[in-house]
Amino acid sequence: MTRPTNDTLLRALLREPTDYTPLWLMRQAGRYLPEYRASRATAGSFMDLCRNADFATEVTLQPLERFPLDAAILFSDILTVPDAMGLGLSFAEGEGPRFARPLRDEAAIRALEVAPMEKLDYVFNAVAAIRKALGNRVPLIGFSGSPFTLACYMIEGRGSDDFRHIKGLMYSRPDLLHHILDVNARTVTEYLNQQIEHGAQAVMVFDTWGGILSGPAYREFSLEYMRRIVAGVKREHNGERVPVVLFTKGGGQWLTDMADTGCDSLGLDWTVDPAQARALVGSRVALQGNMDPISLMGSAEGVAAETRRVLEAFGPAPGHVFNLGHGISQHTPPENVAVLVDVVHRHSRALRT
Ligand code: 1CP
Repeated sequence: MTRPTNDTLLRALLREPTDYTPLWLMRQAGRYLPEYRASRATAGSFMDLCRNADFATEVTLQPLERFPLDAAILFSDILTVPDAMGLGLSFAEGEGPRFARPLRDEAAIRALEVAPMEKLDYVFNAVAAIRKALGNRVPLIGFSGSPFTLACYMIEGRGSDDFRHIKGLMYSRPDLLHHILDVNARTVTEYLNQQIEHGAQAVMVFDTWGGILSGPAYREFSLEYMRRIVAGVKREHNGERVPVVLFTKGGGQWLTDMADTGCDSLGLDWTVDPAQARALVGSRVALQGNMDPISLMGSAEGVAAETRRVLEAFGPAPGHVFNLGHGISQHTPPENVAVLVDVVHRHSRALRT
């Protein structure tokens, strides 16, 4: 299998030298783009975009048609996995996701099984269709939620401010939470391996909610299950190395533990000091991040200045993928994204000479 013509992202994730710092943006296909909103209206709903390979391909490519980004990311959602386990996902207009059958009692938890991969065929078909449409331009990133972050939605049934149901279970029946996390980790491992089989060239695990835990609880209930995924994911496909990225939002204090999983790269949220992160993990892993997504709301000059500051904070050493510290806001002016992309490419080249 050939590497993409622009393999800068893959090289940076493996800490190989690059001519410039590659970038992509979390949620780069999404509501801040008018063309995305138009596609969603045509498709009917967000899940209709995800379930139809043609629509998923169309919206995955939209940000790449506007900006010279260095990677595409599969258009899908982390909640496809609990949906395939039978929990009944819906997205009400203007509200977040909801599960019809959240896990709230021992019988339901004991009945939970690894999701049948056939129920996720629509995701794998989208991966294959996107790879085909991309040609050999840039690599395609596949992804999943972390076992713990998925469990948050599976137990709460929706987003939450205090996570009282999952934490209640963790403090009263840790054995039941471990059962859910074990099923999730086995499912996610298979799910990512299928994405790789169908053409994903790097994979990222989003642990959006691991940062709500204490240190010991993070290690026991989130990190341990991500470690199993890193150990179980195919790290090579068709002779090419497939880098694995772990991202725990709010996980800045656990970066060394995260690097110990054997992953290739760590995502950093914007609260992390890049130089301190590099000092902690040494040259073991690449780092991805970490501009505050809300900084994109300011003036073009402000965006350019903040982009340069973040690039300089990481320095020119190999192993940096520029990204935001979390998903791009739907209120972001697309013109500011153009400024960001241009400054990352030009200033990172200048820093290397
Ligand atoms: O059009 C719409 O109204 C839907 C908005 C939307 C989009 C564009 C949702 C609903 N999901 C997505 C796509 C998505 N989600 C991607 C696509 C690829 C990309 O361009 O980056 C990815 C990687 C995700 C991952 C995801 N979904 C995470 C992990 C990363 C993160 O942002 O923290 C999480 C927590 C979700 C759950 C989810 N899906 C959608 C919403 C609104 C939420 C958050 C729910 C909540 O907790 O309130």
